[in-house]
Amino acid sequence: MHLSKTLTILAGSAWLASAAPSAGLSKKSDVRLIKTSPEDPGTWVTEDEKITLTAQGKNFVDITDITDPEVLALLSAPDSEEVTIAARAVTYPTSATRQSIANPLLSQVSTTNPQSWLKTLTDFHNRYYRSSYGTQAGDWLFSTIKTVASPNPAITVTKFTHSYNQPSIIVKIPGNSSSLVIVSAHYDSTAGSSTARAPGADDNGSGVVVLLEALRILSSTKFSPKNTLEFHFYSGEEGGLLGSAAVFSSYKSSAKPILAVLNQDMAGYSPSGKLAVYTDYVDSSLTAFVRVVAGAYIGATNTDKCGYGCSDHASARSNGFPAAYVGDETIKDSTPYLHSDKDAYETIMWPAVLRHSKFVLAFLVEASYI
Ligand SMILES: *[C@@H]1O[C@H](CO)[C@@H](O)[C@H](O)[C@H]1NC(C)=O
Ligand SMILES: CC(=O)N[C@H]1CO[C@H](CO)[C@@H](O)[C@@H]1O
Repeated sequence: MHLSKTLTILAGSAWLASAAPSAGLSKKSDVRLIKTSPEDPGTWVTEDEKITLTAQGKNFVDITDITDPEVLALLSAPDSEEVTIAARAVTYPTSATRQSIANPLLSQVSTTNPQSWLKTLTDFHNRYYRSSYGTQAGDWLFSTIKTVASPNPAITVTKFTHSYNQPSIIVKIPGNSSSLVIVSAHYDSTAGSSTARAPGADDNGSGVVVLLEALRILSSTKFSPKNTLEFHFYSGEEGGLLGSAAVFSSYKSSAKPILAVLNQDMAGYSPSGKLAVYTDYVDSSLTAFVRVVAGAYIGATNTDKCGYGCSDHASARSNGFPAAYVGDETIKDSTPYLHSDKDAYETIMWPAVLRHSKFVLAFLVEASYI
């Protein structure tokens, strides 16, 4: 609410006019407008500059294609501001009440399939969203999801296409109500250049296999929820949350009734053995409910902040939807191999994946009754 669209665009074009020609950029399509904080009006960068920023551990949101003034305003709102659109405000339960349904499902969680899926994901040279490897990884993920979902014909699996080749993938388990509960993870990876080896095991192949494992169990048991459940596998996260921004922009346009978005990004490295609940740029009521579910099914959690645009929940938030983010570990103790060729299959801590898979499944069951 602090920066109008006009202001952002003015600031952006002023920068373009003064800086882009001197950088030798002939076409506007060569550069993208990124934002690194609420105050940052935006900076035009090349794709290589983006990759460098990511390799340096700097988060950003690519706002080039964002034209909705409300979304731009929310991207400039400070973390302290509760941004969830009031009309959609949800009252979340203060205790977990569906253990009798969830526990038998949780007992089916295993690491057998996650190990095999993660091996394949990490064997792609990289899953960079603008490389052919990234497209191949998307094709493999789409067909794997279809197979996992096949025991329940009511489940739909669709590609959400973008201006770049790698699609996001959306899985829907229809409920009695069209109100939506969404769990998400991104499947692209990066490691310093578009051609670099980027196994992306923890970041964020682990989040992907956690969602797949939860889907496998809900599909094979033909779980029939009250609220509609969706699993989102985003592309282009490492390009500045591109996949999730496009998906939530579309959901905002069609005024989808979203009750909760729970993002999982990194689920396979945890020296502390505790889930990390992130508390910045999220919906505090939903985050309280996430803690309730984690406490009831998994145990104590750690708390941390991950900064502006750190993952795809930021796109849900900027489109006015309640979002939360749970990672495998606090920033201080998280994998030292992030965004490098060392983020390899061998470094994954499987107890963390198991814990995270159970947590996501418990969250889906509990939230399906909100
Ligand atoms: C969904 O609706 C059907 C038919 O009314 C009902 O039998 C079932 O219990 C409902 N499921 C949930 C989870 O509310
Ligand atoms: C982490 C990632 O997984 N890509 C993203 C994977 O998650 C971390 C933490 O959210 C982000 O910083 C990365 O940009």
